Amino acid sequence: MALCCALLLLCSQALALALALGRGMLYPRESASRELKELNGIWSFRADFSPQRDKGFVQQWYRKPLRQSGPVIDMPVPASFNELTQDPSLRQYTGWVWYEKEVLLPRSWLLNALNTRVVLRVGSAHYYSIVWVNGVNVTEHEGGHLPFEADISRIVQGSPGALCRITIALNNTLTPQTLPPGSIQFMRDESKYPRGYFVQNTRFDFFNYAGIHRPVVLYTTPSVYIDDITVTTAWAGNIGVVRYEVLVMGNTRYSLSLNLREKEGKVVATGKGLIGELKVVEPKLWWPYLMNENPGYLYYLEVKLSAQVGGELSEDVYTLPVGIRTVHVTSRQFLINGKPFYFHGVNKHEDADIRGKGLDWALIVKDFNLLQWLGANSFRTSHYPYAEEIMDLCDAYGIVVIDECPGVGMKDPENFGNKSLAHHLVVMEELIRRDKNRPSVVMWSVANEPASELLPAAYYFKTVIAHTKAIDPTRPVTFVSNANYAHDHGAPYVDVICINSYFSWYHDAGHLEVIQLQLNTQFENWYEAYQRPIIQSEYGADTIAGLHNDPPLMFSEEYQKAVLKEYHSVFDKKRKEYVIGELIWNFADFMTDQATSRVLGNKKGIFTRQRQPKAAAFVLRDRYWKLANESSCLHPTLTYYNL
Ligand code: GCB
Repeated sequence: MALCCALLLLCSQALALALALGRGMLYPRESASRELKELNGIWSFRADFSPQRDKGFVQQWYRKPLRQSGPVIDMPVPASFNELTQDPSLRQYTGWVWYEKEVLLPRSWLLNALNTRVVLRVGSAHYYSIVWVNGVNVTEHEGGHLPFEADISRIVQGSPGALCRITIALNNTLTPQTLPPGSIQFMRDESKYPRGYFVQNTRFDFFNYAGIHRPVVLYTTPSVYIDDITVTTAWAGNIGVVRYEVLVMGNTRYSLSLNLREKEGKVVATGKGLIGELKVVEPKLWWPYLMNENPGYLYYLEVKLSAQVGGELSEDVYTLPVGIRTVHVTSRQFLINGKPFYFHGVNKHEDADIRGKGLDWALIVKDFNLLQWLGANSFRTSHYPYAEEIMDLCDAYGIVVIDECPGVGMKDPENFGNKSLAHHLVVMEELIRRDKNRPSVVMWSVANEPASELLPAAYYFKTVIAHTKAIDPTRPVTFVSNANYAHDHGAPYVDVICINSYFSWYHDAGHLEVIQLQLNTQFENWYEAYQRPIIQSEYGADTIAGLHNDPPLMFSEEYQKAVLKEYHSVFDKKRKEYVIGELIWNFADFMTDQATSRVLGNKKGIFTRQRQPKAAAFVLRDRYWKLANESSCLHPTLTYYNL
């Protein structure tokens, strides 16, 4: 009976997820029916320094090779453009930049035009993109951090030769209605500023890197193709259930078959048709890192589509990794597979010297090794969605994710208007479309530290959260607050309270002795007001690596350790009640705008920007492994020292 109810619920949930989103955004993967060409490497690049930043459009730079309309420089993709040259005006640049890549397509992609779709996909570009192929406009996309794509078959298959010239005009300007928001301020006092001088203002604390940050690929599918797959999972007793819904495009006559394979390739369940459920006997559940000997267990859902195209059989195959797990929230607990889960983790940034926010495999692998060394079981994608490649590893390693959208720096009343709201809803749709099938994602965060004490925030967050829940009824929703508990107009709508506080740092600076009292009061106030579980979603202290002072003084390694220890003693009391997690700010030092309070960036990392540990990293490591050992079946010392 319990399983029956769970299944009924699952059916409606998978349907909601699939229906609300309409189209898919599957990660491009090669298969028997799909080929893929990565366009990473050197692209041609030009920033438009004309006063209105409009020269590229006036002169239609997209119509012919970029080098023919003026000088170009080499620009790597993926990477931020800001810190690759010695030119300070490019580092601070705001406006349109132009990227171009010329590629030769395999003849097989062009010959069988009837049954080959060629798709151009951009993993993410900051922030507004306009894309042309061979001079023809193929798509536009607003917002960084999330992928977009365009079917370019007609253009490339119709044009002579196999040359495909991709031009992307990219604008990093942030306005009160973008996510994140920002504003352009024109400085009109000509005794102080040159004519036309303007600055980009933002209210968030990380450098506004821009460029093509994630891989750009071309891939093919047959003309009748699998456009989307939605899965939701449940289990009861010894039966696991994977409920699926497939979206097919290109034709209405086809047949679908599905195989669910375990890691070694053995088929454990089969299905047919667009909608259905697969039952797995004795399922291997997806468990978080350190909660089980075998974390991040993934099955592989192989979807095979067969159709007749031009009198011939056409097949499309797509394989989706699937983790079977459940998530529930009670008034005091966060349950994964029915067991209480305590978030002991970090907040991160996509950030590194030279490449900025550009995807870098070496950095990604280093960071996951550090997370495992630390004993971290989770992170929040502060303050925007991270690369799909990173999320894949979270799924595979069992690192639990609070998936945050770029709702950061929303401090002005104009950030809560209808236009912002409409865009915010679209961004949540795009984020869920991308990450809905990921077992690592256990909660959506719709914003970080918005001015939720403002009255319009009530309707705004009620709407964003309701929309998010309507699309994805399977995951809890939160936003991260630093507002006063009594005046937070968004908090009533969240499932989990996430609070940031910097006691003895941004106020009572240097007074470590007030931390425990203030933190205790914070927790009690929030819990009394909402009776919902609480995550300390940020806490920390800026620390210059190598700076020492004992007794601890601000900015020294000793002070960072001391702050952590004061916080931890309160966490240890409250986690027995309703505190369900602690996420340090921050995993590593990162770049910010220049300011009197920032010395080459934010230094609250427990690792430096080059990923070397500060003393606090060892404090946290001891703590996280102890916490892990309290709640798991692992052999403690063995696992700890093996890393
Ligand atoms: C915060 C923000 C984060 C900042 C951090 C700080 O509350 O959420 O983006 O970087 O504080 O260090 O000030």
